[in-house]
Amino acid sequence: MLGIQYPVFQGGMAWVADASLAAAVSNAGGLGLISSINAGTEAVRNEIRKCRELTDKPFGVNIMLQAPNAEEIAYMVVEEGVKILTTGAGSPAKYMPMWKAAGIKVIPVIASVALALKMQAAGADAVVAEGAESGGHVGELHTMPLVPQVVDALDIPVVAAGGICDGRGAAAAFMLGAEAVQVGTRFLSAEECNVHAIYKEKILKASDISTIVTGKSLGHPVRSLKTPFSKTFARMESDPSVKPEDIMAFGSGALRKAVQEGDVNGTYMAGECAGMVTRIEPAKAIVEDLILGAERVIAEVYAMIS
Ligand code: TUI
Repeated sequence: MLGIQYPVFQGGMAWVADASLAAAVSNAGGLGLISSINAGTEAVRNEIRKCRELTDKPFGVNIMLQAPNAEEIAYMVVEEGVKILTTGAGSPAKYMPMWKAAGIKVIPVIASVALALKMQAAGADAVVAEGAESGGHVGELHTMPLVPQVVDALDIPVVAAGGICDGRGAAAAFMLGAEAVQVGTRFLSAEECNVHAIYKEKILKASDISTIVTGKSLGHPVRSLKTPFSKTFARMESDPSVKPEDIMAFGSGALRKAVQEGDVNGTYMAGECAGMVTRIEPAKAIVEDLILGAERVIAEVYAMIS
């Protein structure tokens, strides 16, 4: 459907997923995605053009629908002739007729069966079912029960996301009925990923219990690394004397500060599998590890159970 060699999507991580990372993943045979969360609509347009110079393979754009410029981005990607879109943090139904008319493959990220069905009815070509193990904005269900329930409910292909970091996770996702996997956190350690060195270091140092979900009281739960900053955020949320708007102001702009400046007052979004990311390597090595690793464990498990 997408013209890619391997069923591996790179997550469209806000402020992180630029032309450099997306082109590296696409050149490796996966699907690179550029994030719409960057320094404005024109900056995203530039990343799309840059990506075209860096690869002749298919790549896409992830549109974060809660962003103030989401509508502008929705039109800009059509102007730029983008052929693959993923969307997150909302329903893209109102843009669907325009995108379908432009021949775009639309793959909404969803976190429940109800929304998956809505997206299928609206004309989605596939969905990414993202469990709450993932980094960033999370839903309530986790990958293991979410993916098979979405697979059973839909007729279109399902991509699994949330907690998938290596060949074992990819193989497990395929067993649940997914036709591809989307991986975010592991690609933070890619050589071609332009996050601040401090961000990469924090990911490499993370353990199994290094992430926390904050923002539930504000209606948008976000998983990030535990830091003094995120722990202060969590304390503010549990203190009834702190107003929601003050908490919101405290966290505003914090992801950009982490990605670009390695700031102590940054939000280091990461999934639960951060503890499994142990080295910096080219995106190509990550894509190959996911696929060859899955092949290996599937053969081993088959030999074990047969
Ligand atoms: O969108 C994500 N993950 C994200 S977005 C993001 S940017 C951000 N920056 C600062 C603070 C907060 C976020 C970082 N990570 N994942 C895809 C995803 N989408 N997960 C869950 C959903 C979702 C939620 C509600 C999809 C649709 C939805 O629709 C509700 C409705 O009916 O409109």
